[in-house]
Amino acid sequence: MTTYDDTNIFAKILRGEISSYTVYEDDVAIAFMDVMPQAPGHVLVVPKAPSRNLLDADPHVLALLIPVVQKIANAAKTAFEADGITVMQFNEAAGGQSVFHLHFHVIPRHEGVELNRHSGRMEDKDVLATHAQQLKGVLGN
Ligand code: DGP
Repeated sequence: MTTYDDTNIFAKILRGEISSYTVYEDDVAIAFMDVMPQAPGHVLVVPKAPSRNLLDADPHVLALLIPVVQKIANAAKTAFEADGITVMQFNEAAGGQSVFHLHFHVIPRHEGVELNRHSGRMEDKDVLATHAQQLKGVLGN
């Protein structure tokens, strides 16, 4: 299937049907902690507008979304005292995508520390809650 399906898990989070550790929200996007972090502080930036991924996204949405990705990346760098930030984005199953609503991964990186496996182990809820608080503290909410 290559059309948008609004039963995906991020659409449910956007509709408030499923809970998430949300750290940021504006008219364009929300950001919440990835439950299977590839590094501590791994956060997802998700546009409110529906699209499967980058390939079918409205360019106007992308233009508004990238500044949000930048904002969250800078906040994550500060909150987790990161040496760098990896931004990742996957398109279709063959491209590594498993949730079919556009999202950008923002991952704090530290020198010499390898990433965990993509979509690997579910993180402990207390850890996710603590990391969300750290990020929210920097974002000022
Ligand atoms: P991908 O579609 O390959 O870019 O990866 C999807 C990511 O979403 C993966 O890192 C794990 C994460 N994820 C999967 N299910 C949930 C969920 O229910 N809540 C949250 N917060 N993250 C999820």
